[in-house]
Parts: sequence; C-alpha cells; structure tokens
Amino acid sequence: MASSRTEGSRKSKVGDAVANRQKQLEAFTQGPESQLTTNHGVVLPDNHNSLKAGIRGPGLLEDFILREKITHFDHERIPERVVHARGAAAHGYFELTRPLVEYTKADFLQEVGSRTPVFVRFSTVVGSRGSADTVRDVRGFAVKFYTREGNYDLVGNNMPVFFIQDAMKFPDLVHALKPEPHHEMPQASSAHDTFWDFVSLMPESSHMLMWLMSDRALPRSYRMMEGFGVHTFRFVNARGASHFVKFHWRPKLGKHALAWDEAQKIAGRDPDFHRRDLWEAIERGDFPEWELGLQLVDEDRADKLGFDLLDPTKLVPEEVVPVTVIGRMVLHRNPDNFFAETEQVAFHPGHIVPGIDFTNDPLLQGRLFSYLDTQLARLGGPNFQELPINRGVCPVHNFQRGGMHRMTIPRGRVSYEPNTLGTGSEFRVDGGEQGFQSLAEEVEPPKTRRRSPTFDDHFTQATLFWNSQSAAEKEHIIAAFQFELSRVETPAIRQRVVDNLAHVDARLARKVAEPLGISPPDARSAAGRAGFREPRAKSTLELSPSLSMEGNGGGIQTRKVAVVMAQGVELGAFKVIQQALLDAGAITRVVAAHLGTLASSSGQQVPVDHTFLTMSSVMFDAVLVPGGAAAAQALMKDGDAVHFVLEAFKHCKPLCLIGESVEILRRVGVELAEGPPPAGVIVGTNEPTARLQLGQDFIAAIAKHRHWSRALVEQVPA
Ligand code: HDD
Repeated sequence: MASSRTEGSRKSKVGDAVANRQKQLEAFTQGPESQLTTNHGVVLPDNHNSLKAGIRGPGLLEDFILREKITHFDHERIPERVVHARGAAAHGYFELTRPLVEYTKADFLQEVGSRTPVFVRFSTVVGSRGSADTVRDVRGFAVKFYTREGNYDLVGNNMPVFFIQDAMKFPDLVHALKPEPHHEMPQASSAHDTFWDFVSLMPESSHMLMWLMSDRALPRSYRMMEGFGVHTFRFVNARGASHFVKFHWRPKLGKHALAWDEAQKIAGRDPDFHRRDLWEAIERGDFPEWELGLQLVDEDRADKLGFDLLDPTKLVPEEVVPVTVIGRMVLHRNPDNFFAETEQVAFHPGHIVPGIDFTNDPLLQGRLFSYLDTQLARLGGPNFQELPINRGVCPVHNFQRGGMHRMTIPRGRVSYEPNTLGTGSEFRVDGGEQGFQSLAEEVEPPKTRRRSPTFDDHFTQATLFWNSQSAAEKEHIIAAFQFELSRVETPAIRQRVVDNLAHVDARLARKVAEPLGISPPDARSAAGRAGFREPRAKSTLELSPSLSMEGNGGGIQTRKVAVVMAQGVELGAFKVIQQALLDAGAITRVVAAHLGTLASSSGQQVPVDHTFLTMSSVMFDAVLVPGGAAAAQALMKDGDAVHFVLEAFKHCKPLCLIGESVEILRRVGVELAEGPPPAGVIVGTNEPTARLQLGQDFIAAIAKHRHWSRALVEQVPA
C-alpha cells in the first residue's frame, strides 16, 4: 500500500504539496465574523447585556448565553510547555536539492525539487510564555515536515550539544534552571544559585556551558541562527543499510549575535523582539531561509572519532566530517492564529518516517517517552494529532478511536485487528516489509543502569570550542561567566564552577574568577568528585573554525539602519547612501526628536518614522548620521540623540557619520582626527565625489555585523 501511494504521488508537481497543505488548513479557518451565534449556532440577540430580573435586577442563572461565553473564556488557556514555553512559528516548505536515495528511503528525501510543507517553531527554553525574547538562553528550533509518509519532526536547538547525557537527569536540570521553587525567581535566567549548583556538580555539562555563555545564546534574530538536530540519528536506505546522520540548519543571512548589554535593554524595550522580527520579515516578503546540511558517518568511521557519537554532549567537528548541503527551507507564511497553530502544535522526536531511525543515545531514548506524554497533558487527551496544525497530509487509519475531543467519525462495528467483519474478508497486519521498519540493530547484554565509559571525556570539546573562538568572543564568554556567577549568592558554588573551568582552560578560569571574591581556580579540587574520571580516548583536533561566529557573512539584507536627523540636515550624501542601502536590501528608518517632518538645509521636508521616545539604538543594526551644521548642533544638545549614537558605538555597531555629526563621538573623548577611525566607524564629508564610496564602505561595515574589537568602547558610558 505504502509503495503505491508513493508511486502515485511522485507524479505531483513541485509545490503542489505545499499548496495542498495550505488548502487542508484553510478548510478549518474561519472569519471575519459578521453575525454572532452561540457555540451551537443560535443567533445572539445582544452581546453587551446579560439576562437580568428587571432592568436593574440580579443576573439569572438561566442565561445560557452569558454562561457559555464566560465558561469558554475561563478555559481559554492550556498549560504552557514545561520548557520552551515562549515561541514563535511560521509555515514554509523544505525543498530537496540533492537526492539521498543512497542513504535513506525517506520519500521526501528522494526527488530533487520536491517540496515538503513544514511548520517551524522557534523558542526560548527557560522563560514562561510572557517572558522576553532576548534573554541568555538556548533557542529551540523545531521543524515539522508534513511528508507523504507521515509527519517527521526534527526537534532541535540552536546549539549542537546538550547539558546532560541521560534523560534521567532532565527533570533535575530543568528544576535547577527554572525559577527557584520557593519564590519563583528569577524569570527566564540561568543566573542563579540552583542552576550553577547543579551544573557545577555535573561536569558533563561543561561543553554546553561554553555554548550557553557564548554569543550563540544571544541571537540577533531567529532568522540568523543555526539549528541542530543535536543527537546522532540514523538514515536507512531501501536495502536496509544504515548511516549515522547529524542535522544542521544554516541561515542564509549568516549567524549573528546581540551584545549582552543590548540584549538586556531590548528585553525591556521590546520583549517581542525576535517574534516581531520573524513576523515582520515574512509580512514584508523577506522570507527567512536555511540550508539543510548533513554530516553522514558510516559505522566504521564512527568508532574512530575519538568520542562516542551516542553522547549528546559531543559534536562532530565539520573539519572532521564536512557538512553536505541537501536542501533549503523557506518560511513564507505567518500563522493565522497564534493559539490554534503556534501554541497547539505538538512536536515529538518520535514522529519519524520510514528511512529515518533513532540511535541509542540515552537522552534521545528518554525524549521518545517525554514528548508524547507531555502533549497528552498539555493538549488534554490522546486526539491532539487531529488538531489542524498537527494533522498529517497522508491518510491515518487505526483503531485508536475514543478519548477526549475525537473529531473524526469512524464508521462500522469493527475497531480491532485482525477482523473479517470490516470488509468481508480477512484483514490482518502481518509484520511484512511494508511501512516503518525498525533497524534490526544488535543489542549488547547485560541490562545495566550504568553510563558507558565512552561518555567520560567532559572537557576536550569544551576546550576545542574555547580555542576556536575569536579574541572578542572569548572576552564575551568570560564576561558572561562573570555576570552569571556574580549573581550566584553562595561562594562555594562560584568556586566549584571556576575549579571545573580550569579543566577547560586555565586562563579562562583565572579571568572568570578575578572579580568573584573567591580563591584562584584549582583544577585538582575537582579531581575526586563524581564525573571527573579520566577519559579513555581523546580527539586530537585543536581548532574548529566553524564554531566561531565572528566574520560570518550573510550580506545586509533586511538589516535595519537608523538615520538620526534633526532640523537643517544635509541630504546630499544621505540620499546616495540610502539608495545604496536599499538596493542592497537593507531597511532605513528616520529617527528624530519628534514625529511629522523635518526641514533639510535646502528646505525639503523629510518624513520622520520614529522618535527617540519609542526607538532606541538597540532596535537597529547600524546608525547613519547625515551632516549639516545646524542638524549636528541640534543633535549635540539632545541627550537622547547623543545617547542613541553612543550606545550604538558601544555595542560595536556600524556607524556612518557625515560632516559635522562626527562631533557627537568627540563629546565623549572618542577622537577621530588622530589616525584611522575605530573599526566599523565610517567617517566622510558631504562632498559629491565621496558619496558613492561612503555608501559602499558603510555597506561593507554592516555586512560584518559587529565590530567587536572596536577600540575606545570602554570610554563610552552608555
Ligand atoms: Fe525537549 C520541548 C528540544 C531534550 C522534554 N524540546 C522541546 C522543544 C524543543 C526541544 C525545540 C519545543 C518544541 C516546540 O516548539 O513545541 N529537547 C530539545 C533538544 C533536546 C531536548 C534539542 C536535547 C537534545 N527535552 C529533552 C529531554 C526531555 C525533553 C531530555 C525529557 C526527557 N522537551 C521536552 C518536553 C517538551 C520539550 C517536556 C516541552 C513541551 C513539549 O515537549 O512539547 O517534553
């Protein structure tokens, strides 16, 4: 049966599957409402007044309309996800660019050009549904592929490793990370005692802590972060041969981060920063895109990597096994309704299709239980797969029929197998070759509750990550550890963390310890503690440049440039630069002291988009200050304008200062006359001959994203 379905559907043209999925969802969409009824279709006489005994009298219990409305309202929330509660999602498609017949029989990975509809949900992990987007945290990256053989969920993160090696520790990890149970603080933050207490006693978390303290935990945008399947999975081909596989999502716009100070400020200015960014990009038609890359490893090679592929605290360096790009994913449609789609979507690593299989990674094995279980609690029963967003695009047939909120109506008297009463002849599922076949992997006895010694090395890859970071990225990691541990109240916990860090890198540990008021780190103090066993085999790779984000390109498409202006602005150079920015796909917005328009030096009226009241520099990627003596004078007298520019300077953003506006930086002692300007600061005059070059230089500076090694930053008080 499965093969005939596949054969038939092969004829469908590229894109049909995506359109059909949309049609399938449209069958469930509603609105706008022009007449109101009760839930049972009775037309409402009035939606403002309850039924009362007399015009000023008491309400009547009889009022079924009021009771129904209030009851529905009382039940409008479902339990938030225990982790990954805050998220944003979008519809799109995955297009295969390289066939994988040799490796997997999964139908959606066979035919180049085939498009599979997807729904993707990004999330933070620790915060509640209403928490801020830009907190220091891991980001979820969950993709549901609606394939012709059933739904396939790749439930990953934006970091390729995890804190723990065995699912047995997941509840402990999450209890330690979430707000502390006695006073429910702090919200959406790992900077507190219980988290650091736990991880300091769990050396297997060392590698993931490096990622969490790095800029990876502060993505500029969901559109600018990588995604990883984390675990090693298996591909199985039509002959039953298997390969290990690791999944990588690579953003077309490059991978980029916020500055920590900036991330904290955005959390106050716009807690919806990432959600809004995703939504607005899709509404504008700037569809976010990722490549899907794979690392394929055969069984023989797996034994020679120097670490265990089943250990989720390890990654396979791209320098050891290169990433092969096999497709692209485009998100092209925002959900119609947040609750019905983003909130009710149910991901599960156990949603797989023939041709893909699990490995014995003990974290993955535990996840296979957890996700189905959590959906039962969160979505109220065993029929959540019938919700429109969770429905597959292929037929679903089985005898699991009862339960809360069943939405289909199965016909007939037969709800068991084998039977003869259904179709009149014997129906039996006989364990043949069809459908999903688990890989017949050999299993090694004995049954045991122990950890494999091949999981013992907790530091080599943490060190590899550290060594692979640029100088600026290393400084950010040190600062992040210092921030988090300064929030830890118990000195012994701080001490334990830096002692552990000495196993990663002595300088890192020393630098982190400096402002913490504790003894210098001592790696030996950890030696006797649990988890500090000598590893059996270590990999010898010393650097993995792909682990660094610095200098990661991606162009300037969709980058937001603030143009800070005041009355009397000279528009000559500005217009040329603005056109160059727009041609390269950036977005410009004029920010000034008031809304309405500003008169330029030539009397032209310039519309203002935002004021300093509602927009700060942290909402932009770069700042342009056009010249004009009168405008520069006005800006210098406006504390908000000066702060705007200096804050962007401090956050190492590209700045383009024209003519007299250079004075703004001089105000705080940033002296531009002596030698070249600090990195990423473009300075020019209004001379017509210089304008084009100015624009190109500014574009090049924006394409570098941030200039983390910029000099003089520490002089700026912003
Ligand atoms: Fe998990 C949600 C990713 C380990 C148990 N997880 C959840 C989501 C993502 C991940 C992206 C949000 C899905 C959505 O948007 O709805 N989780 C991961 C990754 C892990 C991981 C990449 C390690 C490699 N998770 C993990 C373990 C367990 C769970 C070890 C339990 C044993 N995760 C859950 C959960 C959640 C969840 C409690 C909460 C809401 C949900 O499942 O649907 O079951």
